[in-house]
Amino acid sequence: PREEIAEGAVLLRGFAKPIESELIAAVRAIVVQAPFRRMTTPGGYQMSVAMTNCGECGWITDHTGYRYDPIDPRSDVPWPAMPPQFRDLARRAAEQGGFAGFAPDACLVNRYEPGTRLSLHQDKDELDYSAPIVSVSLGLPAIFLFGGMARSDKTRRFRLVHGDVVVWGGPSRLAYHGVAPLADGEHTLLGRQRINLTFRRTR
Ligand code: MD5
Ligand code: FE
Repeated sequence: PREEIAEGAVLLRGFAKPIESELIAAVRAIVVQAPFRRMTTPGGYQMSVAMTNCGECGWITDHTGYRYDPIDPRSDVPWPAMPPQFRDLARRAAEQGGFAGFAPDACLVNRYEPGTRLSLHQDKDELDYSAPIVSVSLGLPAIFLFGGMARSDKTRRFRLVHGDVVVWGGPSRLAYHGVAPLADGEHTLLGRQRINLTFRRTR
């Protein structure tokens, strides 16, 4: 089922479900090399969401700002390679969303535990906004907040569950968005957490 939830934003319910086990195994392998960590924003706040990356570069934040870097600052070695199943899933989803040929070079992996949240923001650290961002939800359900081009615009709420994939392209690429505090629960495969994969073309 393919649902256009906003101009340029396509929700593919259950799109990742057929390869859920491979995706979870790949996340576990990534986290061995590059563990989840809570990063600090330039404003000095520690994020509640824990993050890691795979691919040619990874998104990081510290007291100096936000950026994409080919090196994991925690280990001083490159991020783990993007698993072929990740790359392939992102490409197939983007194609369903109308973006054929999507070739992500970065995958940010977010881990939400009960009570953690992601406040409203725009994703603007990539060079080319004509490429979409593809997001894959795994584990506990989340309430996703989708706003407009101004932080003060009214937000709509979408419940994203395990296996859902969203292609954020066109005008929605630069919309404000966030995730409400995660409700507690227990997921069969992932336990008390939500993992979100976000595929990006950074350059
Ligand atoms: C998440 N992650 O559920 C979301 C999924 C992030 C982040 O927001 O920056 O790591 S990506 C959702 C997204 C990307 C680009 C545009 C829009 C949403 N949007 O217009 O709503 O962990
Ligand atoms: Fe974002």
